[in-house]
Amino acid sequence: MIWNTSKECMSREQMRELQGKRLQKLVVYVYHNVPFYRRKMQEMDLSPDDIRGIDDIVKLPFTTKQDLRDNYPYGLMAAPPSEVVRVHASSGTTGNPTIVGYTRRDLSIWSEVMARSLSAYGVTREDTFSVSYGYGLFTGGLGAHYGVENLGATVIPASTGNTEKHVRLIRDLHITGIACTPSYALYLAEVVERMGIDKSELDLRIGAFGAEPWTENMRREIQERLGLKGYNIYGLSEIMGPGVSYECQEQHGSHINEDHFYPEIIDPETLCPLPAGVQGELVFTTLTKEGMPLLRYRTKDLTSLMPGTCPCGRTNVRMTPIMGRSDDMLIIRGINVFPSQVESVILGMKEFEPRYMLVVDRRGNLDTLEVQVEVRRDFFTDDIGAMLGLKKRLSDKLKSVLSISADVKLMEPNSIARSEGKSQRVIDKRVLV
Ligand code: DLL
Repeated sequence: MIWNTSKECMSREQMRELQGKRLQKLVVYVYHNVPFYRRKMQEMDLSPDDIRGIDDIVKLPFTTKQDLRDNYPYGLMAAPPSEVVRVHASSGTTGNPTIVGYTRRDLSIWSEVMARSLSAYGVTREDTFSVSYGYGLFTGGLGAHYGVENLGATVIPASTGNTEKHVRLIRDLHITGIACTPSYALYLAEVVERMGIDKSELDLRIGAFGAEPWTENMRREIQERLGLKGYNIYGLSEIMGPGVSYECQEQHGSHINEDHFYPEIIDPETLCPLPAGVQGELVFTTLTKEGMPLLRYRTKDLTSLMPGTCPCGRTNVRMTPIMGRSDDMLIIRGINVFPSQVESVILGMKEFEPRYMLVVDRRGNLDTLEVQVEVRRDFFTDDIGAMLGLKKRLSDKLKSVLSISADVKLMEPNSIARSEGKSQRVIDKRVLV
């Protein structure tokens, strides 16, 4: 079903006109409310009057995660604090998370775009939907939650963890849909099998999977093992959260809610716009956001755009699945992790050499992170208690900075291989097949 035909099936001319009008309004808004953007535009000798339509977007400055970090925590907020009703956060490249703020209207648009996505998957008011993205600062839980409520289905705010209890709820409450990371869906399938439950005892029929890259093979495996149909959902906290784009029944690319999030593809090196169909870095401008609107935000996600009307009837542009990023961000159990976050923790503890290695793997469908780090000679001892204490202190610090637990492995001085030239800090053994 199409949730909002007037916005999802607009003619191209109407859409471009709407986007142009919204962009003009947005530029005036940020110029007057965000000193960062006013300064950037002044440096470029650009005034809001220079933006007359959507094609003028290329004149505007880019925004990067570094800009968000430099303006931590609230520097890029356009709305006054009294208008901000919710804050979320995601990992930054160092200890500081990226903070995003939403006005009441932003939240209502978010639940609208989520309802469009769920509708496209075939979710109706009759469905009972389990939201198994993490609730909290991460946008996955609450983002999906309010979308399900807006659509009128029943939401089960299961969150993550306690998987056996969750499986029992899925069976006993006749849960028909689930929103979670694709790797958690595979883990769930494993637990269902381990508990001796046959998939025919479950009523699951729809999955909304995202927050991390996944493949057609993973889709087939999840569908087969859980007896449902899995759909992609894409988003990022800086732009909104889940619901920036979504798959329809055709499952051929994800439709972007481009009346709210204007996409461009650029060459990450030259920053020049690339034509449709060519893979490059995805860039978004938030056309309607009030809390923290962003101009030309560089997502670092690599994809391409697919213009043209989809057989489902929607006209909003589609993006191909994301298989890579142009930076070093890792996504572990759906959580964004930057090697530099681990580095900042290690550098902050006198017991360690600045030598470490992250080993990422997938065991039993769950991502694992091992942090190997060299202990300084003065602190390395055969006193097991002391070593265990040190290990625990590092584990606790990493957990609080990364929001996921890491398996710490203390290494003897000089044991991590030195490399000539660019040092290798990450071994990612996961193969997405
Ligand atoms: O992951 C929002 C989200 C929650 C999306 C739940 C979908 C479902 P962040 O934590 O800010 O926000 O991470 C955003 O995750 O730039 C991509 O690299 C990656 N990502 C998100 N969805 C997908 C997807 C949420 N469907 C970063 N496929 C993005 C591939 C995805 N990568």
